Amino acid sequence: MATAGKNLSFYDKASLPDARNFKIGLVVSEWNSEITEALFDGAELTLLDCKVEKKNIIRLNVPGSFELPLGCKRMILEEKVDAVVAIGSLIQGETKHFDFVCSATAQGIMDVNLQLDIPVIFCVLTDNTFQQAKDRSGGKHGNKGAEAAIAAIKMVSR
Ligand code: DLZ
Repeated sequence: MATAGKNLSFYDKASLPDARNFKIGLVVSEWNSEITEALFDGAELTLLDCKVEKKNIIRLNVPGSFELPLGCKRMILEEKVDAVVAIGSLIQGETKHFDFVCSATAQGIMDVNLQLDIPVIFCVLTDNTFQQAKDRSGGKHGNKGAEAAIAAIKMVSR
């Protein structure tokens, strides 16, 4: 699973489906906003680069990663998007809170995928340090937001 030493943010546009008519939701957690804004930028730029129209990129903020599943569900039901990217950044603290929020967020996002049969892409960084999160949100390990946008485009047309 580890991606250290790899930059996975490059993609071959020619191999992707035509996304010009796709409508994509970006649900963004406000916790660790320096990281989540960088992930959002990576996702939005990649969608635009793949010809998704700006008016068809819908953003919704939620307070923290724990709220992402409900935010994604509302995005799907209210905006009728083709796919959603759930964007969050969880950074290990000194209590067990991190573990509970990580597993609830991941399970909640999977539940929304399966209940509503719309792709919800997991773009939630779970890091030990702020620096690790920076490295994955536009730093030396690329931008996971960009990768998530590609995953969304791929899943819409499957
Ligand atoms: C409470 C909390 C903590 C300690 N850490 C984070 C974090 O690193 N990343 C994140 O996205 N959210 C964090 N939260 C907030 C929870 O996700 C949630 O918003 C609150 O527990 C309210 O339900």
